[in-house]
Amino acid sequence: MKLYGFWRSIASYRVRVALHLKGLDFEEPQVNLLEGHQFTPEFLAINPSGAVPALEIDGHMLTQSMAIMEYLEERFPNPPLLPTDPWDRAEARALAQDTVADAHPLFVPRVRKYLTVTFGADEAAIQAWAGHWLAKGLQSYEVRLAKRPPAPFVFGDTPGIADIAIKSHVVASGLFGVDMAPFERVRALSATLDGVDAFRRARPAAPQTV
Ligand SMILES: N[C@@H](CCC(=O)N[C@@H](CS)C(=O)NCC(=O)O)C(=O)O
Repeated sequence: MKLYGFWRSIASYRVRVALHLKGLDFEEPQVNLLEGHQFTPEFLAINPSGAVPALEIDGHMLTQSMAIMEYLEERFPNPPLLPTDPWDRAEARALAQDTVADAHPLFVPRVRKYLTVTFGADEAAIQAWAGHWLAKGLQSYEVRLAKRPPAPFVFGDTPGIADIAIKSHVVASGLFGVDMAPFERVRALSATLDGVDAFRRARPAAPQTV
């Protein structure tokens, strides 16, 4: 299995955590987003959207972190990343989509670049823009987590797709300097996830060579 990713990509991070949680081995060729390698003809042949992650498995190329995690769940069901109850499964997906579909697309590199090039946004404006949407997402997670029964993870004793997505939102908040102080429940969940090996191993960290 080959995961085309980048060390500071939070979408790649989500898939790395899912692969580690399921105990699957993979290589991770780096697509250097800072140097525009996502726009090379070679990479556009892999993913015409010019974005990571892309997972090569059994001759197929899968894209979109949510679709990849759902595929892994169907193909390698144990340990599960979704709860069993249909309402809980829908809620887990909804929590994940709050960041995957709503918040994250607002500050991916191509959006930040467009804001800079077309509207003249400087670094401070970009930071404020991304920070605004990240904080909105954190506020919503805080309220939604308060409604969950007490448990170490979002749905009980094992981490899953909702935990992965919320943690990716926290990681992005760190990259954009968002003040986490007001978000007590999210911070507690994040600290619990830091204790899980799969999350630690997947953590974005600049490789020595980058
Ligand atoms: N919704 C996609 C997001 C993919 C995406 O935009 N990835 C970013 C890195 S986190 C990327 O490769 N961006 C390249 C660019 O915007 O130029 C997913 O969850 O996989």
